[in-house]
Amino acid sequence: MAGLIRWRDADSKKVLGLDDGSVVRLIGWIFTKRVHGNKVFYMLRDRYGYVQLVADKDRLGEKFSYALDVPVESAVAVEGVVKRDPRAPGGVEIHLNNIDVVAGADVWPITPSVAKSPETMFDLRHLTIRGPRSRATLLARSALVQAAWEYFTSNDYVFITAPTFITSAVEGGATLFELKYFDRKAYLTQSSQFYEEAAICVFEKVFVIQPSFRAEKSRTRKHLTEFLHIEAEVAFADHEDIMDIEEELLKYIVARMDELAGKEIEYVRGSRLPDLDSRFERISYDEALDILQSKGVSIEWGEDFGADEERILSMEFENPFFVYGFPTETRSFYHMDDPNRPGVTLSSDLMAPEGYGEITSGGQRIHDYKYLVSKIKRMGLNPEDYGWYIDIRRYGMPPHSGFGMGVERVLRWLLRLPHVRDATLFPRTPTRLYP
Ligand code: NSS
Repeated sequence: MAGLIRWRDADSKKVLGLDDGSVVRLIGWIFTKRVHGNKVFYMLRDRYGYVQLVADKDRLGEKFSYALDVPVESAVAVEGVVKRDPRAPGGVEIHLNNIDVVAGADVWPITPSVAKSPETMFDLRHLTIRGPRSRATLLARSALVQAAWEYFTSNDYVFITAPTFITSAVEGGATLFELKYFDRKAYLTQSSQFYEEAAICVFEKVFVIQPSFRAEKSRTRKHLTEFLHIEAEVAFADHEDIMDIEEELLKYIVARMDELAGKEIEYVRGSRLPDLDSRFERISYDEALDILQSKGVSIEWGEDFGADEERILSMEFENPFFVYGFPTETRSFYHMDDPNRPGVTLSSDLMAPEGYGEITSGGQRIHDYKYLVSKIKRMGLNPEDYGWYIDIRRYGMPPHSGFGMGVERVLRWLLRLPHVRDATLFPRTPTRLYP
């Protein structure tokens, strides 16, 4: 489609670069269509936004009946004259000299009654993603990942990728997806952490952004079976250092998302993003337990927080906050225990406020060979299942820490989405494997 001038930003005079009366050619999709006497009003949608088109019978002549018939969601190429009009959305409309359908559309199946059923909307996700809310959400998601990428690369982290087919659990056997790998058994990865740990002995600071998988049957608003995992691992860093890094990363992400996708975020969220200037509070697991018990939750020391506990606890906060010092029994075997407090790990979760709960989880790893083997045995696991992971500890493995952040969890909080499935293009949950 060479030679076509692309619309850039419906709000920006500058980018359109054309004054009242200039002729533009645009390509995009007919988002809405309204017939009013001898005029047809369309909203054209493209990568950059929306603009109103007007097909006028006097101007289009014979082509007007063709214009009348253009179905919604057709891809079109149009030519017209720019007219500034404060009443038009975005303050400008294009009065058409010509319209050509590049790719026609059947009758659009998403009617108001279909839109009332969230399940049907997800059955039609290949089409419903074109709606303004999904569009804005997915642009914000792209901005989130771009921001994370920028943060890591500008701080000297090296991007690596880790295998998806793996042989043993990182985060416990209960949520492993098992599959046939020719004549052997394999699993889908739950986290790239162990591969990152191998890589820090080359690069010191590494990160991954790739899917993780959890055979998570619990039907909550925060669990997907496939999610986008931002993970980082840092050599010579202790637990305090990694909390500082997580805090700095999240603050960078939020500020940068506002720059990259502020308008889209405001459209979905209803307001600008929160200002995260103040230091994130850090409360101990014990303090969190006191808060929960004071709210009438029956939970004993040593139990992990479920979705309800996280919701109740995070309702008490207006800013993200860390909960640190989780009991050993609630955490995976690789966590280092606190030398000052037996039974407690050097680990933490970063919680989003206002009921959203956990968005990252991290901590300091065991870097000592004998200590790791004995902890694996103590937790009832078989060291043979973790051969290479343990082996790294024989060759100059320094103290190190890391964390994982769920992209959909962060986006759900920032955009106030009802469910994490709204935060991804084609969600996977226990009941959804299509489209
Ligand atoms: O299981 S985690 O709490 N921790 C790990 O996987 C570590 N091995 C990460 C690391 O240290 N490199 O998951 C980390 C984050 C968690 O805080 C959530 O934000 C997200 O990953 N997460 C999920 N998001 C959506 N759906 C599901 N099921 C899910 N599980 C974890």
